[in-house]
Amino acid sequence: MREEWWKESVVYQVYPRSFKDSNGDGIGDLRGIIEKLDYLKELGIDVIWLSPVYKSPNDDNGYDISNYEDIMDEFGTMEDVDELIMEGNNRGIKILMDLVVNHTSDEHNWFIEAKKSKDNPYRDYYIWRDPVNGLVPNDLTSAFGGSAWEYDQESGQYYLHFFSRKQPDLNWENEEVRNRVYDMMNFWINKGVGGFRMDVIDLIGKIPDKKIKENGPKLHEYIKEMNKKTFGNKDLLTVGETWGCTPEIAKQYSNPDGSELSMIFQFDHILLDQQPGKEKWDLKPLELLDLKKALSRWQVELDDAGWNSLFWNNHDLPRIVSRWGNDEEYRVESAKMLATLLHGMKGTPYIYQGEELGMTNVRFENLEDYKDIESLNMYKERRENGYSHEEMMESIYTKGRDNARTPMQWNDSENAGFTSGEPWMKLNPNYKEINAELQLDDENSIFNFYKKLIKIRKENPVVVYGKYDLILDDNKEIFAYTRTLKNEQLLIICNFVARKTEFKCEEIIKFKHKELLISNYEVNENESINNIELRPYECRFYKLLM
Ligand code: TEU
Ligand code: CA
Repeated sequence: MREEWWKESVVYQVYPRSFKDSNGDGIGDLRGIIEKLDYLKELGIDVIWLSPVYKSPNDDNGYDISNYEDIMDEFGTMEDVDELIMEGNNRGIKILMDLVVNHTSDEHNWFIEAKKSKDNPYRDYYIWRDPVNGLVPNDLTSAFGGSAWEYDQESGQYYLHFFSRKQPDLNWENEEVRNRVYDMMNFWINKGVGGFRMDVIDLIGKIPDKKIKENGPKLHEYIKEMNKKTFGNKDLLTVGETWGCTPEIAKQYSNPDGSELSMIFQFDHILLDQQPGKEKWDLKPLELLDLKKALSRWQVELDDAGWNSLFWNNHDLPRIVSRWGNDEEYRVESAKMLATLLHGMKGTPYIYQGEELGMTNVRFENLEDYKDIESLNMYKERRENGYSHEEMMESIYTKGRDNARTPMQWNDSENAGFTSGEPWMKLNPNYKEINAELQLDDENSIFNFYKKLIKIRKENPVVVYGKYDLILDDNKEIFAYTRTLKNEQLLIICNFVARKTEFKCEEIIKFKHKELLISNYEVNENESINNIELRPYECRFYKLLM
């Protein structure tokens, strides 16, 4: 297995709007991130994935970009970005830029030009089609509801948008588009960034006329070309967001020969608590066996043929402690257990802001307190289809993206120290009990648990490179596995339920020496590891010498 710095790293995702406001306008900004670099250094992370900070009218909070080489006024200036990169580098922290090139904003100059007329030189930067029988070209839909086609009065044609109508899809078939994107990437590479997170990259090979969205026939050709023309010989971290990935495809993306990307985000585990074939809002409880199967499949398949990203959370997902842990009585225990399960696996772990504090989902009473276009569109659409208010709010409480977007909880002062002004989005009212300041000094806090997990990773190559094996496959309450490298083995045991349960390993685990690296309860070190009575949400992370 090839050693790479990005396999040994831990990435931390910052959602700038909600991280730290430095000037009291209620909106997080770049200077706020710079202020908090020492906090991130303390945690021990190596890379910051920065959600978009480019110029944007904010129809989708920055994922609708109107200028890739300029910065959103609310976030600061290009000088601030340069300083962030420099101050990050001074602390050994690289900055990963979010690359959103499946689409632009409709306020991007390319689209403003393209819209002017059918023969505008930029027309072919986007995807235009004539009406069919006076209607939309076909029944492709947008991820945010409704048709993926938007009619343009002036030219009498429709343009394609897989997300909001203010996010027209770029036409990757057009070589000029591709080259403009590569130039832009090189602009950022020359600034010294650590790499790119590539938004919905699996959509760029789309063939709308055949209704092919993800994994189009030329997708990997484009990625190989991008690799050659931009980051290929630069040793950067590149991670593709790919909702429609299979392990086979992932082996192509993350081929160890380096011809495409470092790794991808796949979402198999994220889809387990929704009704099959339906939308994320159609809720269903998680079955632990499904989670074991989903995660293990990727661990085994990519073993030395690719590389996994490990994540529970991002800016699109509900908070993991509320989702699959217990955000009441066992919040601290279950947050630590979930962290252990993930950080013990093979792949590069990602921590989403606030996850290291065990931040929870939020339940605002009024719909007006929700800001996300996805939730608001869903509410409108489902109301028309007869859903009850209560049912829709329950979906938003459980799955809404705003769960991840409430401001970061720094301390127990007003607005949690996020802003001295009026926050752009309401805070989770639990910030008096859950905040960074309280946790930094508490040796048993979730923050210090994450810090220790990161340290364990740095000190033990088996955490990075060891082979994964699931044990107790059929146990419905315990997720346990081993990782093996030469004569070293890790044993990770996680209880997923709020009651005691017995860990009994059929084959006696043999070893010459055992060391408990981390756990979320007091443990008697003389206890046998072949038979443990696990407490609610208990986890153990052992190192064994064989
Ligand atoms: O997300 C891709 C995507 O498919 C999401 O819209 C997903 O369907 C949804 O979040 C599930 O709740 C990326 C970004 O991460 C997201 O924030 C953007 O809105 C989207 O692309 C468009 O750029
Ligand atoms: Ca601000």
